Amino acid sequence: MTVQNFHRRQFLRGALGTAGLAAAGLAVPGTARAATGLPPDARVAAEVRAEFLHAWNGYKKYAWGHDQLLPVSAGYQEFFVDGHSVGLSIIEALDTLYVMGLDDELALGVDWVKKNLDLDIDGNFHVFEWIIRVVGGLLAGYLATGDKELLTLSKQAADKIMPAFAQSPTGMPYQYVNFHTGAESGATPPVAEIGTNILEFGVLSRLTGDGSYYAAAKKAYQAVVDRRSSLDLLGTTLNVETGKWTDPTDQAPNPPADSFYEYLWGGWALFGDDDCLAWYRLFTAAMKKYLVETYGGHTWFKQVNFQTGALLSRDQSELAAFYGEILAKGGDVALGQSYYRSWAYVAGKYPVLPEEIDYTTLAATSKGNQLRPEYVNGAFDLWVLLRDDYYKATSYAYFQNMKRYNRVANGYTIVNDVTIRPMALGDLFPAYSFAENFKYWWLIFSNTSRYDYQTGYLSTEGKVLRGLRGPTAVTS
Ligand code: DMJ
Repeated sequence: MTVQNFHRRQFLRGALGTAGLAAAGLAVPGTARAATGLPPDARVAAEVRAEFLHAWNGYKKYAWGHDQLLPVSAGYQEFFVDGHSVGLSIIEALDTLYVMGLDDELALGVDWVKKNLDLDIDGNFHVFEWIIRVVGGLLAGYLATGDKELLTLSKQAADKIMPAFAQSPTGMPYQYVNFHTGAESGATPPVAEIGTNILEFGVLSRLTGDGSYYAAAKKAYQAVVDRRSSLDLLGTTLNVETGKWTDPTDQAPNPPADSFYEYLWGGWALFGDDDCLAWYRLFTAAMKKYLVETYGGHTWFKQVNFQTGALLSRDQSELAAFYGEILAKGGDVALGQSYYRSWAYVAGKYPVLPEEIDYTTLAATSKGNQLRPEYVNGAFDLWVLLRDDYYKATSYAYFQNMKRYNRVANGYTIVNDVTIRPMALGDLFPAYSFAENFKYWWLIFSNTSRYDYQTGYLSTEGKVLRGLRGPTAVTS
Protein backbone atom coordinates (compact mmCIF):
# COMPACT_ATOMS: atom_id res chain seq x y z
CA MET A 1 0.00 0.00 0.00
CA THR A 2 1.35 3.42 -0.88
CA VAL A 3 1.60 6.09 1.79
CA GLN A 4 -1.02 8.05 -0.13
CA ASN A 5 -3.47 5.14 -0.08
CA PHE A 6 -2.85 4.58 3.61
CA HIS A 7 -3.70 8.20 4.40
CA ARG A 8 -6.73 8.04 2.13
CA ARG A 9 -8.05 4.97 3.96
CA GLN A 10 -7.39 6.49 7.36
CA PHE A 11 -9.13 9.65 6.23
CA LEU A 12 -12.15 7.81 4.87
CA ARG A 13 -12.37 5.67 7.97
CA GLY A 14 -12.61 8.78 10.11
CA ALA A 15 -15.11 10.33 7.76
CA LEU A 16 -17.47 7.44 7.17
CA GLY A 17 -16.86 5.18 10.13
CA THR A 18 -16.16 1.48 9.65
CA ALA A 19 -19.79 0.64 8.90
CA GLY A 20 -20.01 3.41 6.34
CA LEU A 21 -16.85 2.26 4.60
CA ALA A 22 -18.09 -1.30 4.38
CA ALA A 23 -21.52 -0.21 3.17
CA ALA A 24 -19.82 1.82 0.46
CA GLY A 25 -17.90 -1.21 -0.74
CA LEU A 26 -14.68 0.49 0.31
CA ALA A 27 -11.94 -1.31 2.17
CA VAL A 28 -12.31 -1.48 5.95
CA PRO A 29 -8.89 -1.18 7.58
CA GLY A 30 -7.99 -4.28 9.52
CA THR A 31 -10.19 -6.60 7.49
CA ALA A 32 -9.19 -9.02 4.76
CA ARG A 33 -10.98 -6.99 2.04
CA ALA A 34 -8.73 -5.55 -0.56
CA ALA A 35 -8.24 -1.80 -0.58
CA THR A 36 -10.18 -0.60 -3.57
CA GLY A 37 -10.84 3.11 -3.04
CA LEU A 38 -13.35 4.93 -5.19
CA PRO A 39 -13.81 3.78 -8.78
CA PRO A 40 -12.72 6.27 -11.46
CA ASP A 41 -15.09 9.24 -11.73
CA ALA A 42 -16.11 8.36 -15.29
CA ARG A 43 -17.19 4.90 -14.21
CA VAL A 44 -19.27 6.27 -11.32
CA ALA A 45 -20.84 8.87 -13.61
CA ALA A 46 -21.80 6.16 -16.12
CA GLU A 47 -23.31 4.11 -13.30
CA VAL A 48 -25.28 7.12 -12.03
CA ARG A 49 -26.68 7.81 -15.49
CA ALA A 50 -27.60 4.14 -15.95
CA GLU A 51 -29.45 4.18 -12.62
CA PHE A 52 -31.23 7.41 -13.53
CA LEU A 53 -32.33 5.73 -16.78
CA HIS A 54 -33.47 2.69 -14.84
CA ALA A 55 -35.89 4.95 -12.92
CA TRP A 56 -36.78 7.04 -15.99
CA ASN A 57 -37.58 3.97 -18.07
CA GLY A 58 -39.82 2.65 -15.29
CA TYR A 59 -41.64 5.98 -15.34
CA LYS A 60 -41.92 5.93 -19.12
CA LYS A 61 -43.27 2.39 -19.16
CA TYR A 62 -45.83 2.58 -16.36
CA ALA A 63 -46.57 6.24 -15.64
CA TRP A 64 -45.72 8.36 -18.68
CA GLY A 65 -47.69 11.59 -18.65
CA HIS A 66 -48.73 11.14 -15.02
CA ASP A 67 -47.19 12.93 -12.08
CA GLN A 68 -45.39 10.12 -10.25
CA LEU A 69 -44.49 6.47 -10.72
CA LEU A 70 -45.57 3.76 -8.25
CA PRO A 71 -42.72 1.40 -9.11
CA VAL A 72 -43.72 -1.61 -7.02
CA SER A 73 -47.34 -1.84 -8.20
CA ALA A 74 -46.38 -0.59 -11.70
CA GLY A 75 -48.91 2.23 -11.39
CA TYR A 76 -49.00 5.99 -11.04
CA GLN A 77 -50.43 8.82 -8.96
CA GLU A 78 -51.08 12.52 -9.42
CA PHE A 79 -49.37 14.91 -7.06
CA PHE A 80 -51.33 18.15 -6.88
CA VAL A 81 -54.96 17.28 -7.62
CA ASP A 82 -56.45 13.79 -7.86
CA GLY A 83 -57.33 12.83 -11.40
CA HIS A 84 -55.37 15.72 -12.95
CA SER A 85 -51.83 15.23 -14.12
CA VAL A 86 -49.40 18.02 -14.98
CA GLY A 87 -46.68 15.55 -16.02
CA LEU A 88 -44.75 16.51 -12.89
CA SER A 89 -41.99 13.90 -13.27
CA ILE A 90 -41.31 15.08 -16.81
CA ILE A 91 -41.07 18.72 -15.75
CA GLU A 92 -38.84 17.82 -12.81
CA ALA A 93 -36.52 15.82 -15.10
CA LEU A 94 -35.97 18.33 -17.92
CA ASP A 95 -32.67 19.91 -16.90
CA THR A 96 -31.36 16.63 -15.45
CA LEU A 97 -31.89 15.03 -18.88
CA TYR A 98 -29.98 17.96 -20.35
CA VAL A 99 -26.93 17.86 -18.09
CA MET A 100 -26.77 14.08 -18.58
CA GLY A 101 -26.74 14.54 -22.35
CA LEU A 102 -29.93 12.51 -22.79
CA ASP A 103 -31.11 14.76 -25.58
CA ASP A 104 -33.60 12.38 -27.21
CA GLU A 105 -35.33 11.86 -23.86
CA LEU A 106 -35.31 15.60 -23.26
CA ALA A 107 -36.96 16.17 -26.65
CA LEU A 108 -39.66 13.63 -25.73
CA GLY A 109 -40.26 15.42 -22.43
CA VAL A 110 -40.42 18.89 -23.96
CA ASP A 111 -42.81 17.59 -26.60
CA TRP A 112 -45.11 16.12 -23.93
CA VAL A 113 -45.13 19.36 -21.94
CA LYS A 114 -45.89 21.54 -24.95
CA LYS A 115 -48.71 19.31 -26.15
CA ASN A 116 -50.34 18.37 -22.85
CA LEU A 117 -49.77 20.84 -20.02
CA ASP A 118 -53.20 22.23 -19.16
CA LEU A 119 -53.41 24.70 -16.28
CA ASP A 120 -57.16 25.25 -16.21
CA ILE A 121 -57.85 22.71 -13.49
CA ASP A 122 -60.62 23.03 -10.92
CA GLY A 123 -58.61 22.06 -7.86
CA ASN A 124 -56.42 23.55 -5.15
CA PHE A 125 -52.75 23.76 -6.07
CA HIS A 126 -50.09 23.97 -3.39
CA VAL A 127 -48.31 27.29 -3.92
CA PHE A 128 -44.86 26.33 -2.57
CA GLU A 129 -44.71 22.99 -4.38
CA TRP A 130 -45.98 24.56 -7.60
CA ILE A 131 -43.33 27.25 -7.59
CA ILE A 132 -40.29 25.10 -6.77
CA ARG A 133 -41.30 22.13 -8.94
CA VAL A 134 -43.30 23.47 -11.90
CA VAL A 135 -42.42 27.16 -12.31
CA GLY A 136 -38.76 26.27 -11.55
CA GLY A 137 -38.81 23.11 -13.66
CA LEU A 138 -40.15 24.91 -16.72
CA LEU A 139 -37.65 27.72 -16.22
CA ALA A 140 -34.77 25.25 -16.02
CA GLY A 141 -36.19 23.47 -19.07
CA TYR A 142 -36.11 26.78 -20.94
CA LEU A 143 -32.57 27.53 -19.80
CA ALA A 144 -31.51 24.07 -21.00
CA THR A 145 -33.20 24.11 -24.39
CA GLY A 146 -33.73 27.75 -25.36
CA ASP A 147 -37.30 26.77 -26.24
CA LYS A 148 -39.27 29.97 -25.65
CA GLU A 149 -42.53 28.08 -25.24
CA LEU A 150 -41.19 26.67 -21.96
CA LEU A 151 -40.52 30.20 -20.71
CA THR A 152 -44.04 31.21 -21.70
CA LEU A 153 -45.43 28.18 -19.86
CA SER A 154 -43.34 29.00 -16.79
CA LYS A 155 -44.77 32.52 -16.76
CA GLN A 156 -48.31 31.16 -17.17
CA ALA A 157 -47.66 28.72 -14.33
CA ALA A 158 -46.45 31.59 -12.11
CA ASP A 159 -49.43 33.74 -13.05
CA LYS A 160 -51.77 30.97 -11.91
CA ILE A 161 -50.29 31.11 -8.42
CA MET A 162 -49.98 34.91 -8.08
CA PRO A 163 -53.44 35.37 -6.46
CA ALA A 164 -51.92 33.73 -3.36
CA PHE A 165 -49.67 36.79 -3.02
CA ALA A 166 -51.91 39.48 -4.49
CA GLN A 167 -54.97 38.60 -2.39
CA SER A 168 -53.06 38.43 0.89
CA PRO A 169 -53.39 41.51 3.10
CA THR A 170 -49.81 41.09 4.36
CA GLY A 171 -48.18 39.95 1.11
CA MET A 172 -47.36 36.59 2.66
CA PRO A 173 -48.85 33.99 0.31
CA TYR A 174 -51.79 31.74 1.05
CA GLN A 175 -51.03 28.03 0.73
CA TYR A 176 -53.38 27.09 -2.12
CA VAL A 177 -54.94 28.57 -5.23
CA ASN A 178 -57.74 27.00 -7.28
CA PHE A 179 -56.49 27.27 -10.85
CA HIS A 180 -59.98 27.46 -12.34
CA THR A 181 -61.55 30.00 -10.00
CA GLY A 182 -58.44 31.80 -8.72
CA ALA A 183 -59.73 31.41 -5.13
CA GLU A 184 -57.07 31.27 -2.45
CA SER A 185 -57.12 29.15 0.74
CA GLY A 186 -54.84 28.05 3.56
CA ALA A 187 -54.11 31.11 5.70
CA THR A 188 -51.42 29.70 8.00
CA PRO A 189 -48.38 28.61 5.96
CA PRO A 190 -45.01 27.82 7.51
CA VAL A 191 -42.12 30.17 6.82
CA ALA A 192 -40.54 27.91 4.16
CA GLU A 193 -43.71 28.25 2.11
CA ILE A 194 -43.65 32.03 2.49
CA GLY A 195 -40.00 32.51 1.63
CA THR A 196 -39.16 29.91 -0.98
CA ASN A 197 -39.87 31.70 -4.23
CA ILE A 198 -37.35 34.49 -4.72
CA LEU A 199 -35.06 32.37 -6.91
CA GLU A 200 -37.75 31.19 -9.34
CA PHE A 201 -39.55 34.55 -9.33
CA GLY A 202 -36.26 36.46 -9.66
CA VAL A 203 -35.14 34.48 -12.71
CA LEU A 204 -38.62 34.82 -14.21
CA SER A 205 -38.58 38.59 -13.65
CA ARG A 206 -35.15 38.82 -15.24
CA LEU A 207 -36.10 36.75 -18.28
CA THR A 208 -39.49 38.36 -18.90
CA GLY A 209 -38.65 41.91 -17.87
CA ASP A 210 -41.65 41.86 -15.52
CA GLY A 211 -40.45 42.81 -12.03
CA SER A 212 -43.72 41.98 -10.28
CA TYR A 213 -42.65 38.42 -9.45
CA TYR A 214 -39.49 39.52 -7.68
CA ALA A 215 -41.37 42.31 -5.91
CA ALA A 216 -43.94 39.82 -4.58
CA ALA A 217 -41.17 37.56 -3.27
CA LYS A 218 -39.44 40.47 -1.53
CA LYS A 219 -42.67 41.71 0.04
CA ALA A 220 -43.38 38.26 1.48
CA TYR A 221 -39.84 37.99 2.87
CA GLN A 222 -40.01 41.47 4.38
CA ALA A 223 -43.31 40.63 6.12
CA VAL A 224 -41.70 37.68 7.92
CA VAL A 225 -38.51 39.56 8.78
CA ASP A 226 -40.64 42.33 10.34
CA ARG A 227 -42.20 39.76 12.67
CA ARG A 228 -38.96 38.32 14.07
CA SER A 229 -38.60 38.22 17.84
CA SER A 230 -36.25 40.36 19.89
CA LEU A 231 -33.83 37.41 19.70
CA ASP A 232 -33.91 37.56 15.86
CA LEU A 233 -35.60 34.16 15.79
CA LEU A 234 -38.70 33.11 13.83
CA GLY A 235 -41.63 30.89 14.69
CA THR A 236 -42.88 28.22 12.32
CA THR A 237 -46.30 29.29 11.03
CA LEU A 238 -48.02 32.66 10.56
CA ASN A 239 -51.54 33.74 9.76
CA VAL A 240 -51.19 35.70 6.51
CA GLU A 241 -54.37 37.69 7.20
CA THR A 242 -53.70 38.79 10.78
CA GLY A 243 -49.91 38.68 10.55
CA LYS A 244 -49.77 36.82 13.90
CA TRP A 245 -47.60 33.81 14.62
CA THR A 246 -49.56 30.59 15.09
CA ASP A 247 -46.65 28.32 16.10
CA PRO A 248 -43.85 29.81 18.20
CA THR A 249 -41.30 27.05 17.62
CA ASP A 250 -38.09 28.02 15.83
CA GLN A 251 -37.07 24.85 14.06
CA ALA A 252 -34.54 26.20 11.60
CA PRO A 253 -33.04 24.67 9.52
CA ASN A 254 -35.52 21.80 9.81
CA PRO A 255 -38.74 21.82 7.82
CA PRO A 256 -41.01 23.58 7.46
CA ALA A 257 -38.51 26.42 7.85
CA ASP A 258 -35.55 25.03 5.87
CA SER A 259 -35.60 26.73 2.48
CA PHE A 260 -36.71 30.10 3.92
CA TYR A 261 -33.08 30.49 5.00
CA GLU A 262 -31.65 28.72 1.95
CA TYR A 263 -33.30 31.29 -0.34
CA LEU A 264 -32.02 34.25 1.64
CA TRP A 265 -28.53 33.16 0.70
CA GLY A 266 -29.73 32.40 -2.83
CA GLY A 267 -31.27 35.87 -3.21
CA TRP A 268 -27.85 37.33 -2.57
CA ALA A 269 -25.93 34.76 -4.63
CA LEU A 270 -28.16 34.97 -7.73
CA PHE A 271 -29.28 38.58 -7.70
CA GLY A 272 -26.84 40.40 -5.42
CA ASP A 273 -29.75 41.46 -3.20
CA ASP A 274 -28.25 43.28 -0.19
CA ASP A 275 -31.40 42.83 1.92
CA CYS A 276 -31.26 39.08 1.46
CA LEU A 277 -27.61 39.05 2.52
CA ALA A 278 -28.33 41.19 5.59
CA TRP A 279 -31.28 38.98 6.57
CA TYR A 280 -29.25 35.82 6.00
CA ARG A 281 -26.55 37.16 8.32
CA LEU A 282 -29.05 38.34 10.93
CA PHE A 283 -30.82 34.98 11.18
CA THR A 284 -27.66 32.90 10.91
CA ALA A 285 -26.11 34.77 13.82
CA ALA A 286 -29.22 34.10 15.90
CA MET A 287 -29.32 30.44 14.89
CA LYS A 288 -25.71 30.04 15.95
CA LYS A 289 -26.41 31.73 19.27
CA TYR A 290 -29.64 29.97 20.23
CA LEU A 291 -30.00 26.79 18.15
CA VAL A 292 -26.62 25.24 17.34
CA GLU A 293 -25.20 22.84 19.88
CA THR A 294 -22.64 20.07 20.08
CA TYR A 295 -24.29 16.91 21.35
CA GLY A 296 -22.55 13.53 21.52
CA GLY A 297 -19.63 15.05 19.65
CA HIS A 298 -21.81 16.14 16.71
CA THR A 299 -23.31 19.41 15.54
CA TRP A 300 -27.09 19.79 15.64
CA PHE A 301 -29.78 22.46 15.75
CA LYS A 302 -32.20 22.26 18.68
CA GLN A 303 -35.75 23.59 18.65
CA VAL A 304 -36.59 26.56 20.87
CA ASN A 305 -39.35 29.03 21.59
CA PHE A 306 -38.61 31.94 19.24
CA GLN A 307 -39.44 34.58 21.83
CA THR A 308 -37.69 33.18 24.91
CA GLY A 309 -35.08 30.82 23.47
CA ALA A 310 -36.36 28.07 25.83
CA LEU A 311 -35.53 24.53 24.70
CA LEU A 312 -38.47 22.63 23.21
CA SER A 313 -36.97 19.51 21.60
CA ARG A 314 -33.89 17.92 20.09
CA ASP A 315 -35.02 16.36 16.82
CA GLN A 316 -33.40 16.61 13.44
CA SER A 317 -35.02 16.07 10.08
CA GLU A 318 -33.18 14.59 7.13
CA LEU A 319 -34.58 17.50 5.16
CA ALA A 320 -32.13 19.73 7.03
CA ALA A 321 -29.12 17.65 5.97
CA PHE A 322 -28.29 19.99 3.07
CA TYR A 323 -27.77 22.94 5.38
CA GLY A 324 -24.03 22.55 5.82
CA GLU A 325 -23.56 23.77 2.26
CA ILE A 326 -25.48 26.99 2.95
CA LEU A 327 -23.49 27.63 6.11
CA ALA A 328 -20.25 27.07 4.20
CA LYS A 329 -21.27 29.27 1.27
CA GLY A 330 -22.34 31.89 3.80
CA GLY A 331 -18.82 31.99 5.23
CA ASP A 332 -18.77 29.47 8.08
CA VAL A 333 -17.03 26.57 6.39
CA ALA A 334 -16.11 24.88 9.67
CA LEU A 335 -19.71 24.79 10.93
CA GLY A 336 -20.98 23.67 7.53
CA GLN A 337 -18.48 20.82 7.38
CA SER A 338 -19.23 19.84 10.93
CA TYR A 339 -22.98 19.67 10.29
CA TYR A 340 -22.48 17.56 7.18
CA ARG A 341 -20.19 15.23 9.15
CA SER A 342 -22.90 14.78 11.76
CA TRP A 343 -25.19 13.45 9.05
CA ALA A 344 -22.39 11.31 7.59
CA TYR A 345 -22.09 9.73 11.02
CA VAL A 346 -25.82 8.97 11.05
CA ALA A 347 -25.48 7.54 7.53
CA GLY A 348 -22.97 5.07 8.98
CA LYS A 349 -25.72 3.88 11.32
CA TYR A 350 -28.65 3.87 8.90
CA PRO A 351 -27.41 3.12 5.37
CA VAL A 352 -30.32 5.09 3.96
CA LEU A 353 -31.33 7.89 6.28
CA PRO A 354 -34.62 7.88 8.20
CA GLU A 355 -36.84 10.92 7.88
CA GLU A 356 -36.11 12.13 11.41
CA ILE A 357 -33.89 11.31 14.37
CA ASP A 358 -33.74 12.21 18.03
CA TYR A 359 -30.15 13.44 18.06
CA THR A 360 -29.64 12.70 21.74
CA THR A 361 -29.87 8.97 21.00
CA LEU A 362 -29.72 8.89 17.17
CA ALA A 363 -32.92 6.81 17.32
CA ALA A 364 -35.13 7.12 14.25
CA THR A 365 -38.27 8.98 15.31
CA SER A 366 -39.70 8.78 11.80
CA LYS A 367 -38.51 5.54 10.24
CA GLY A 368 -39.30 5.96 6.56
CA ASN A 369 -36.99 7.07 3.77
CA GLN A 370 -38.67 9.14 1.06
CA LEU A 371 -35.74 8.87 -1.38
CA ARG A 372 -34.67 12.23 -0.03
CA PRO A 373 -31.87 14.18 -1.72
CA GLU A 374 -30.77 16.58 1.02
CA TYR A 375 -27.72 14.69 2.30
CA VAL A 376 -26.32 14.34 -1.23
CA ASN A 377 -27.30 17.95 -1.94
CA GLY A 378 -25.02 18.94 0.93
CA ALA A 379 -22.22 16.74 -0.41
CA PHE A 380 -22.54 18.23 -3.91
CA ASP A 381 -22.31 21.87 -2.88
CA LEU A 382 -19.57 21.25 -0.32
CA TRP A 383 -17.59 19.32 -2.92
CA VAL A 384 -17.92 22.15 -5.46
CA LEU A 385 -16.87 24.66 -2.81
CA LEU A 386 -14.03 22.75 -1.17
CA ARG A 387 -13.00 20.10 -3.75
CA ASP A 388 -12.48 17.72 -0.87
CA ASP A 389 -12.73 14.04 -1.87
CA TYR A 390 -14.46 13.31 1.41
CA TYR A 391 -17.69 14.53 -0.18
CA LYS A 392 -17.17 12.31 -3.18
CA ALA A 393 -16.58 9.32 -0.92
CA THR A 394 -19.61 9.93 1.28
CA SER A 395 -21.94 10.65 -1.63
CA TYR A 396 -20.68 7.57 -3.48
CA ALA A 397 -21.34 5.49 -0.37
CA TYR A 398 -24.87 6.84 -0.23
CA PHE A 399 -25.42 6.13 -3.92
CA GLN A 400 -24.38 2.51 -3.38
CA ASN A 401 -26.65 2.24 -0.35
CA MET A 402 -29.67 3.63 -2.18
CA LYS A 403 -28.92 1.24 -5.01
CA ARG A 404 -28.86 -1.61 -2.54
CA TYR A 405 -31.92 -0.72 -0.50
CA ASN A 406 -34.21 1.49 -2.64
CA ARG A 407 -33.80 -0.14 -6.07
CA VAL A 408 -36.63 -2.28 -7.44
CA ALA A 409 -37.38 -3.82 -10.82
CA ASN A 410 -39.17 -0.73 -12.17
CA GLY A 411 -36.95 1.96 -10.70
CA TYR A 412 -36.36 3.11 -7.14
CA THR A 413 -38.85 3.31 -4.29
CA ILE A 414 -39.37 4.88 -0.90
CA VAL A 415 -38.81 2.78 2.25
CA ASN A 416 -41.39 2.63 5.04
CA ASP A 417 -38.97 1.44 7.72
CA VAL A 418 -35.19 1.65 7.42
CA THR A 419 -34.59 0.13 10.86
CA ILE A 420 -35.60 -3.46 10.03
CA ARG A 421 -34.10 -6.07 7.68
CA PRO A 422 -35.14 -6.55 5.06
CA MET A 423 -36.24 -2.93 4.97
CA ALA A 424 -40.00 -2.48 4.56
CA LEU A 425 -40.47 -0.95 1.10
CA GLY A 426 -43.13 1.54 0.13
CA ASP A 427 -44.37 2.17 -3.39
CA LEU A 428 -43.47 5.61 -4.79
CA PHE A 429 -40.79 7.31 -6.81
CA PRO A 430 -41.15 10.96 -5.76
CA ALA A 431 -40.77 13.30 -8.75
CA TYR A 432 -38.07 15.30 -6.96
CA SER A 433 -35.71 12.38 -7.34
CA PHE A 434 -35.62 13.08 -11.09
CA ALA A 435 -34.65 16.66 -10.26
CA GLU A 436 -32.26 16.08 -7.39
CA ASN A 437 -30.54 12.88 -6.22
CA PHE A 438 -29.26 11.65 -9.57
CA LYS A 439 -28.37 15.15 -10.72
CA TYR A 440 -26.16 15.77 -7.68
CA TRP A 441 -24.35 12.47 -8.10
CA TRP A 442 -23.97 13.11 -11.83
CA LEU A 443 -22.58 16.62 -11.35
CA ILE A 444 -20.12 15.42 -8.70
CA PHE A 445 -18.66 12.64 -10.85
CA SER A 446 -19.21 13.58 -14.50
CA ASN A 447 -17.34 16.91 -14.77
CA THR A 448 -19.84 17.65 -17.54
CA SER A 449 -19.20 20.61 -19.84
CA ARG A 450 -22.94 21.31 -19.74
CA TYR A 451 -22.67 22.78 -16.24
CA ASP A 452 -20.44 25.65 -15.16
CA TYR A 453 -19.05 24.57 -11.80
CA GLN A 454 -17.80 28.11 -11.10
CA THR A 455 -21.02 30.04 -11.50
CA GLY A 456 -23.75 27.37 -11.40
CA TYR A 457 -26.61 27.72 -8.94
CA LEU A 458 -29.37 25.23 -8.15
CA SER A 459 -32.74 25.87 -6.53
CA THR A 460 -34.04 24.02 -3.49
CA GLU A 461 -35.60 21.55 -5.93
CA GLY A 462 -32.29 20.98 -7.74
CA LYS A 463 -33.24 23.08 -10.76
CA VAL A 464 -30.23 24.64 -12.44
CA LEU A 465 -31.19 28.32 -12.48
CA ARG A 466 -27.74 29.52 -13.48
CA GLY A 467 -24.78 27.83 -15.12
CA LEU A 468 -26.19 25.60 -17.85
CA ARG A 469 -23.83 25.45 -20.81
CA GLY A 470 -23.72 23.69 -24.15
CA PRO A 471 -25.46 23.54 -27.50
CA THR A 472 -28.92 24.84 -26.61
CA ALA A 473 -28.43 26.42 -23.17
CA VAL A 474 -29.49 30.00 -22.45
CA THR A 475 -27.66 32.26 -20.00
CA SER A 476 -29.94 33.49 -17.22
C1 DMJ B 1 -37.75 18.95 -2.25
O1 DMJ B 1 -39.00 19.04 -2.83
C2 DMJ B 1 -37.21 20.32 -1.99
O2 DMJ B 1 -35.85 20.19 -1.74
C3 DMJ B 1 -37.87 21.00 -0.83
O3 DMJ B 1 -37.29 22.24 -0.50
C4 DMJ B 1 -37.86 20.13 0.39
N1 DMJ B 1 -37.35 18.84 0.11
C5 DMJ B 1 -37.90 18.14 -0.99
C6 DMJ B 1 -37.32 16.77 -1.20
O4 DMJ B 1 -37.03 16.14 -0.01
